[in-house]
Amino acid sequence: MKHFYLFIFVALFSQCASPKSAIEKKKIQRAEALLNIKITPSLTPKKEVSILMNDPSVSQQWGIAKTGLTQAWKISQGSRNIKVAVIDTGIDTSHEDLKDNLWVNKGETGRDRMGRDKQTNGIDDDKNGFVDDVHGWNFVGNNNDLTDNHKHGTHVAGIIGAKGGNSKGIVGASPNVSLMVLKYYDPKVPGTDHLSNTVKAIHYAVDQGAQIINYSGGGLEYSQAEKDAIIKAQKKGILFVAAAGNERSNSDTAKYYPASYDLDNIISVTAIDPSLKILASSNYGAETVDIAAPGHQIISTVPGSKYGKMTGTSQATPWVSGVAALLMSIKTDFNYKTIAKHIMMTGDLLPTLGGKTAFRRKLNSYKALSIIDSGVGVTGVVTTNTQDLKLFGPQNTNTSFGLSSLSQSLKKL
Ligand SMILES: [Ca+2]
Ligand SMILES: [Ca+2]
Ligand SMILES: [Ca+2]
Repeated sequence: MKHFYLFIFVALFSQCASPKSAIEKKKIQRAEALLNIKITPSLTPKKEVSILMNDPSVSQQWGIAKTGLTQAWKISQGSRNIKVAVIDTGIDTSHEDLKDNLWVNKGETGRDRMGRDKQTNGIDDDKNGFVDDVHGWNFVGNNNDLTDNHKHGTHVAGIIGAKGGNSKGIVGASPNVSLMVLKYYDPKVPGTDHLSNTVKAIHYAVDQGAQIINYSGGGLEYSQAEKDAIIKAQKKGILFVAAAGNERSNSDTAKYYPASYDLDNIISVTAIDPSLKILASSNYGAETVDIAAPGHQIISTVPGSKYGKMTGTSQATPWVSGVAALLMSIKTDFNYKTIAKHIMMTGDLLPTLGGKTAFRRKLNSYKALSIIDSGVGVTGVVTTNTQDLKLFGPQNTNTSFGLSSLSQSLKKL
């Protein structure tokens, strides 16, 4: 009998995220009495997965099926409470499929004492050192203009968190999320220090409470300041998801930063094609590259409310960030180590990844969301495929991440 009511009310609450009317409140109270539990309506209601999949270009998103996202979305479709910092080339903040998933700095919204809009009053209302930083900051121009003159940042952002089920464009790995826009590079502004901008952006993300940082970039130059910033993130429990790079090289010997810093809050991501082979252009490493994700001809958002395809580890990285966001949305007592372990160890074992990644696995979002150590899911569901858990642990027990590099190469996308 209880199951019957549960079914009824689960259906009810999936449509009522923020119950407003007295009738709705009464229904919740009745349900709670019948079930003898306290019901907390989700802040972000789950849509039927079939509705998510109605976004017109979703059929071109081959990465959804290959990473188990349609199954994962039955468990979670993400939450606006999860903040993912996208350190990149900016984002088209008016893009039809991104504008509803942007992070909003509440300290820079509403009216000031003079009645002016805090977003545009030219005052640092929250006194964090940045004027009118509503959605993030531009570290190239040191202003709040987040315009993406490259397309890269807008593309990466859509893979993480394009709005799902809005009948527009595509669906991000986390259909609901808050994207914090941190711009470190602009092709129209030559001569800026990418590395220094990156370091400032990481500090901003940490100080503003991002839970995940996506970095679809990097270079061959080791930077103590950059590493120290990521250590600061680590101390705050922040996951740092970084591209393995597109140098065609073995990162075990030719380090690529920030992916190759020896920090346990970094997940280094390489790219695979639809046949699940690592791209020829992608960096790899049996010790230093953690997991593989879709990175070939990935369709996503580009400026002007348009969509386009891009290829590389830059495109693989945001799938992992999006799945981390899904995981954090249901596992609120998260710890970055647990999140990283789930993502890295629950992926599908692939022979083709032998010698290429530390755990020989490709991202599987459904298993990441449903498996915990005992084989019992976070949601209480026992998943069917838990044998892989016996293989927990790295392929090579000596998985120290490399320390030194001498190259002076500029950071590049
Ligand atoms: Ca501010
Ligand atoms: Ca302001
Ligand atoms: Ca959409």
